[in-house]
Amino acid sequence: MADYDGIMQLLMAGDSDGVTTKVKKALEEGTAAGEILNNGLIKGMDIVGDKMQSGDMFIPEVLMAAKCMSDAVEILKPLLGDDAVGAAGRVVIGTVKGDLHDIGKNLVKMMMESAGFVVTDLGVDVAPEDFVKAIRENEADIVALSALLTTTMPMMQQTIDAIKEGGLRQQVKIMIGGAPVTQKFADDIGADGYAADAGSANQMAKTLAG
Ligand code: B12
Repeated sequence: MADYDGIMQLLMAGDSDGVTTKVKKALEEGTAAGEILNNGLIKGMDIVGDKMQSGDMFIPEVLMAAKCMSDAVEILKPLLGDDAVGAAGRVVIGTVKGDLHDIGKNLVKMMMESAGFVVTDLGVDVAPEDFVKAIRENEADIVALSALLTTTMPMMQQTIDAIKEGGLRQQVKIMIGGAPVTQKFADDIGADGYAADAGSANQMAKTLAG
């Protein structure tokens, strides 16, 4: 059997070379790519998400683990069927118009990709109409909005209004986050979910898509 524990430990330690070596070895031994993804990498990232939420792992360590994950996924991608990677659902993510902060958004994106979501990243300073267009084009299950400035929080409301006006509100779940955002704000503007960090954002995405 593949050394899943070893893969998880190396992932948590941020050792990308170690992880890719173990992943390649498991493939050589005949382990299916999907099994390595689910039993080693995604399980490892789930633990990272939990540790981040509980304050036992910090942003730089999480970024290193996420880098291990994406390096390993690059090896597995050609060997995975289409639904293995996209099985969790389709997400469109971006930082709202007027806001250029993207470090947290990128972290949320990486965690979601790690959990098997196909994520379309619209980048920063994304206008409401561009979110609407991307939801339509990608048939997204979830749209994730990030804002780091109190001055750009109202843009989340405007984006939700545009999604409603575009007739897409029934087909897409909306989650929001960023340092100034709160659960109350999410409730007030009619979002489906709010999460304070990338670990819990990931859990919420799984719940919303499920
Ligand atoms: C880095 C930074 C910048 C960088 C951004 C670089 C980049 N590529 O992102 C630069 C230098 C460009 C910048 C510019 C500005 N910044 Co700035 N910036 C920061 C800083 C120091 C860190 C933000 C960060 O990356 N944190 C680390 C990440 C990992 O955390 P996070 O973003 O909160 O994300 C986590 C959660 O919020 C959540 N999350 C995030 N997005 C999402 C989305 C979803 C869907 C979910 C569920 C969860 C989620 O998960 C993430 C991971 O756990 C903060 C201070 C701070 N401590 O927050 C100020 C801060 C956000 N900036 C601030 C300001 C004022 C500005 C400027 C206006 C400064 C100026 N006068 O020009 C400009 C605005 C530019 C613009 N139009 O956006 C203020 C905002 C005040 C406010 N409340 O409005 C802050 C709070 C600093 C301060 N104390 O004054 N900034």
